[in-house]
Amino acid sequence: MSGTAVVTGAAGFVGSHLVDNLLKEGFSVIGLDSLKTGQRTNLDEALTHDNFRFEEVDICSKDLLKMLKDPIDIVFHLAAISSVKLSTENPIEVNRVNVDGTLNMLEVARRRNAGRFVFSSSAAVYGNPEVLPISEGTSLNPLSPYAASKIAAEMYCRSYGHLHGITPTIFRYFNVFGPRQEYSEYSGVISIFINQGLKNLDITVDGDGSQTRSFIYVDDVVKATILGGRKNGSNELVLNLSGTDSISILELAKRIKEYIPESTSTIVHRNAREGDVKDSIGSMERTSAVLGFSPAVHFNTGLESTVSWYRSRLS
Ligand code: UD2
Repeated sequence: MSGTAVVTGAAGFVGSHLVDNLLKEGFSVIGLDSLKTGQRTNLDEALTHDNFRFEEVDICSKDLLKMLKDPIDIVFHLAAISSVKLSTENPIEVNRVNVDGTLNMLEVARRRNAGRFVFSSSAAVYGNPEVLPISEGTSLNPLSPYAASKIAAEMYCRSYGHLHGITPTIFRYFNVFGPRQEYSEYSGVISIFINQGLKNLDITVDGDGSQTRSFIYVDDVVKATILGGRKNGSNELVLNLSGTDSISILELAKRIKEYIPESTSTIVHRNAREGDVKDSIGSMERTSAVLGFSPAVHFNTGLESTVSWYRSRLS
């Protein structure tokens, strides 16, 4: 199946890679992005493609239906404020974008007869469960407004599945990394540490750095997300997308320093982050059974490519 796909957050980190891959697979793609954090340059390649259309718009906009007049086959909804830290500072804005925005996109999907809705949720919904690796049946426990917003959005997706037959595929992304991840105090730790290393700034570890994460490379995330969109059937799916090994944040800081041997950065510790999850690794059992997918990119290989990408942009 190909057809028309709408991608929200199209100029963002994961969204722009998804757009490139959907175009390669023969989809016509309409990309939506407010460009508040997304970068138009992430779409340089896509914008040369005849089957790509870009709209600069907020996903909460009431004009979406006017912009999207034709039937849609599938919506990939990635646009969100993805920062736990920002959600503790500005929960109302995070709710607007992550919850109201999702509901608005579900309405677009319903009015344009989209058969499928793929939602990029987050492992943050699990909080700090006792059993690792975390399976999808684990109870939900929001430790931050960000996590709460993703749970609310998941519930709206499921309700539209029941009411309107828009079968949702909900991916709970664990920690995604790779080229095009923005560098700011609100972005992912790998982009922050690499940029600090390349700029000879202190590498800022929150707390003692013993918290662990399982990182998954963006190419793997995109591959699985498309497989989830292509999956036929009327059952809603909730699937983890996690790396298969975990690493502590302190160990990560040291490893990144090794990949940037010329760096004079030192590792410093700050206060632990409010609302932070302690350990996070997902079980990929269900994802692999349902989609026949396992992550293919080794963590060190992904890290090396990511360091090279930031290096080339800074030089
Ligand atoms: C990430 C995602 C979030 C969600 C979640 C799922 C980002 C920005 N956030 O949240 O959207 O999907 O994963 O598991 O990708 N840290 C430092 N120093 C820094 C920055 C971070 O020590 O300068 C620590 C931070 O305190 C945390 C860990 O690194 O313990 C990971 O932080 P993150 O912001 O990259 O990701 P996380 O897990 O909060």
